[in-house]
Amino acid sequence: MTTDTQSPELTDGFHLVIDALKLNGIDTIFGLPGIPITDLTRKAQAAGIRVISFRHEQNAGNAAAIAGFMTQKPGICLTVSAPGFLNGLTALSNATTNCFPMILISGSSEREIVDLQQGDYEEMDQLAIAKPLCKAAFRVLHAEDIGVGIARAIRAAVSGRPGGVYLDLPAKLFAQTMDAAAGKASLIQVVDPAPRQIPAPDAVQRALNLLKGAKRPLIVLGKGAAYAQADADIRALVEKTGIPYLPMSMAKGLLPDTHPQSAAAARSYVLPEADVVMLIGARLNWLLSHGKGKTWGGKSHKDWGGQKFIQIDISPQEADSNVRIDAPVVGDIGSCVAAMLGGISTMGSGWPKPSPDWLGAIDERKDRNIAKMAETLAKNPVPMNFHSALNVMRDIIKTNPDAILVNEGANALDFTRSIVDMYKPRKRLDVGTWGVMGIGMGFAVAAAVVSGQPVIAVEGDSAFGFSGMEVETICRYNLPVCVVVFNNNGVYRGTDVNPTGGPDVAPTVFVKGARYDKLMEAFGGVGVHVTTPAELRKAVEAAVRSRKPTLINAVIDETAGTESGRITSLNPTSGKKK
Ligand code: OXT
Ligand code: ADP
Ligand code: MG
Repeated sequence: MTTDTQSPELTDGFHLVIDALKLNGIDTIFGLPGIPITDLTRKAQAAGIRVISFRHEQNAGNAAAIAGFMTQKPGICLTVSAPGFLNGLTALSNATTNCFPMILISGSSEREIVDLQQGDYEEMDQLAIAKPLCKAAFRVLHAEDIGVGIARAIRAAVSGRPGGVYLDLPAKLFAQTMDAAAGKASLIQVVDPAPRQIPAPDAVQRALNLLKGAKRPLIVLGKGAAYAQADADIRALVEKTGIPYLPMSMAKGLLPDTHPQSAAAARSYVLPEADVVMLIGARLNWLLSHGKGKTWGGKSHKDWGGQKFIQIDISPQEADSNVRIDAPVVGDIGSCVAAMLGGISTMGSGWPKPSPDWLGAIDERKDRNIAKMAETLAKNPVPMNFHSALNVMRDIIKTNPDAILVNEGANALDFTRSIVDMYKPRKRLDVGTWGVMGIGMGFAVAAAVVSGQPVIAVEGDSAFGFSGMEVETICRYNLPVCVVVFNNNGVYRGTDVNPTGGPDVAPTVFVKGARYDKLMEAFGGVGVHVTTPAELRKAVEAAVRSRKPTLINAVIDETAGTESGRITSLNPTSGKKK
């Protein structure tokens, strides 16, 4: 930037931030403009970065987080100070919880005024607030430190266990100038941002010995395994050992769900019956009943079921977090799985396939569950219910395996997970570790932007409401997103009544017969109202074919859902008379 012919060439904070991001291969920013970052969004766009502007920062943050999951590069979310920053924090925190790499870059007010609490515009000590909610937090005060700040943020987000990083950029920083050549020299192109972590050979051998001696082995694949992009080796490990596997929700499709070794349809049989369980990128948290209790064959909810565990994970602290891990293998999943495969191939006697008894018992359970499911799916009740609607979605994903399925809700989530088979890795994006509502439209936008593939978002009507305004964003960028709102008039069901007989409806009930399709039409997209599986099929097929922004309001029997879907038991009053 030259101010006049005499002056040396200068650069400023705006350009240094942009140049540092570009130098590190970051080509997209998800954000929402305003003081003090409006010009940053403009200049970033002018410099060739794609800037996707949202209607609420939480959705921009969710977009950044899932872009990080899909690409292994930190997704960038850019927000204004205090309220915009706070709006982005839920997504940052959720990214950290889910091990998704993202960087929340927020403009902030003047340090001198903030620290003396003199009441600056949008005053807030953002760094202090962000710190406990993310993996790392940094602030840059001087233009010459921007390169280091961004390099540190990138490394923190993607190295080791990935997570959310906060980068605080006070308003004054952007206008600071410095010599352009010195500025350029201060930038860092991060070398090897997520270094491989090779597992110790004895840890690998310990794991192989345990696995080899198992009578009823099981592999659990988690979203860490999906993130690792070691798809071919993971498949080879599963197939070479012949061990049945259970995919966690976002690991569905890592191997096709129709794979003969998938034990997904026998989940409640394999968990308590397995004697050795190998976790690959999955934590023994609530989604796996903490590795104990009745789900695992324990007598009471705290009892150990007797399984031995192998855990492959990049975080050495993860082992023993819930139950004893007999064989931890610490390293990145690509390296660990490759080492396991190497170990297997050197075993002179070959790998012993699991016993036919074990495999046969699983197949029997699977066949029974699949037949039961097929029977339910074949029904065509009026009004349409979750099953008959999802029978359609199942076919659509089967014929469009590259499409990305975003999914949130309670019943709308749980039924979709078990009914809709996935065929390719990282195609199912959902509420993750927290079961958080509101990821829908942010994930859908990012998935379309990052992959260019059609996106189908199956949304409970409540879930959709958390990010519904982003249909305007979908229309504005003309993204190939088809939102299917499973409209059952409320949270879980539309049938609750106010016991007092007063004028307010029950807390879980919405406006009956709402027309979410009109919302999409308001912004020039296609809105369709459907009440039958045939209409639903026609509308989704047209959306996928045309790639036009589409919202399908699918009317679902308002009595069909259960409280909290499949996790009714987590409600404190569950089992007691309400
Ligand atoms: O083995 P068994 O016999 O048990 O059978 C299992 C499988 O073997 C079988 N299966 C199959 N059978 C045949 N064929 C195939 N292919 C097959 N595959 C599987 O099916 C069963 C079930 O299998 P699954 O699913 O694998 O097993 P299971 O036992 O369910 O797994 C356990 C879990 C825990 C792993 C699983 O249930 C799971 O992943 N659950 C995630 C649940 C979750 O995260 N839910 C979201 C949160 S609920 C609640 O909190 C909501 N809120 C509150 C709220 C939230 N969350 N966030 C914020 C910011 N604010 C508030 C709200 C507001 S949900 C919600 C909105 C709800 O209303 P909506 O309108 O949006 O949604 P509707 O409910 O639709 O109205
Ligand atoms: P799920 O919900 O699918 O069970 P979790 O989010 O609980 O999955 O677990 C993911 C795990 O994967 C985390 O413990 C995380 O440390 C680990 N992980 C993420 N990326 C990698 C990687 N590249 N290599 C090894 N482990 C990883
Ligand atoms: Mg609902």
